[in-house]
Amino acid sequence: MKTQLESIQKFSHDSILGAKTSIDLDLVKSRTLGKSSDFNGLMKMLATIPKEERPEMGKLINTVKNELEILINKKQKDLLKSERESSLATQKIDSSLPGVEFPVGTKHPITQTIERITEILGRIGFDTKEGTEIETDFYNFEALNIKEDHPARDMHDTFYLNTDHVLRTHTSPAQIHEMESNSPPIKIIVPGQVFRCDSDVTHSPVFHQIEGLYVNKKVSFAELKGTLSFFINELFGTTPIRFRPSYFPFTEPSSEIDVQCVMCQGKGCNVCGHTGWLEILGAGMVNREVFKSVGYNPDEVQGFAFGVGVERIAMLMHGINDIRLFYENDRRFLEQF
Ligand code: FA5
Repeated sequence: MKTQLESIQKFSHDSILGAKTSIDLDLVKSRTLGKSSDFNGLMKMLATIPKEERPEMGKLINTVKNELEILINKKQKDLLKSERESSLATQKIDSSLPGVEFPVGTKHPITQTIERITEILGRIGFDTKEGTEIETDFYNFEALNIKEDHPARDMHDTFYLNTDHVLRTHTSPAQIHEMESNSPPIKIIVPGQVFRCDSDVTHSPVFHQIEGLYVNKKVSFAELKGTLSFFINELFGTTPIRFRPSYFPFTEPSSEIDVQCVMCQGKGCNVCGHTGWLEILGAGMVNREVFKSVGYNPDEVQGFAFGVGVERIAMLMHGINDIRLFYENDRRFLEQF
């Protein structure tokens, strides 16, 4: 057995010193000390020699094994060092080559538009608040003076979750929440998603609105007009706008504001329904009934409210002729913003 050990030792020693690369050495290591190595075979043979010779023989095998391990580690270090040196000597780094570019996302055009609108209105004192997407019938309709049998409910094409809960059809319920938990003066805007069963080039089932509400002791329609004119001028510059009389159950009097269609410069096209105008928001003086439903005395407070359609604004700002482009997640479209 001793002779066998000596020959394994010599063979392993020569193979270790003869390894030319660190990869070669890895192979030698597994052949020398691995599971199916001759060393392991020797260990198994120990059981076959006389009992009194086993301790000495076992010790000898271990000593040789340890020596070889030390030799392998040293050789490995030397090989790695020389490999690194030779690769540094032969490889050159061209620091003028362009780096690897990682695609960087941008903000969605709707997010950008919301930020632009909240920034403009923030400048004239409107605080930004959050609303909830699921509302009860009370907040979405009743408290806003849209009673159960009111025909205005048909205008909203509501998604009902159950008999009492709806996906909010507009951001106006946020007015009620705000007035219920605060007293005037109130000057807020509330951006958010709203939902209606509605779809064509200018209507989407999920879209965004920004609600605005200003309540104080004395508020006039002139202030509403001044605020919205300032806001629209900041967004569109000199593009013609018009205030058109309208009706909302929660405002009295009410108005809708149109911006001249940028697609056809007012001549009429399929985006503006051949009218030359695109409606971007609804507005009006807060109805006395709404003040009553939140416990305010309508003889003591006045206010105005407005609801902006964010997609419509984004369409006008960027000359986009189909609202559905915003939701298709086509990178060729989104990368332009
Ligand atoms: C309302 O939703 C009212 N709550 C707005 C309001 C608030 C009036 C406060 C008075 C006081 P309307 O349904 O008209 O009103 O919607 C407001 C704006 O949302 C519209 O002017 C339009 O720009 C946009 N809009 C309406 N329906 C859609 C739709 N399906 N897809 C995209 N934008 C829409």
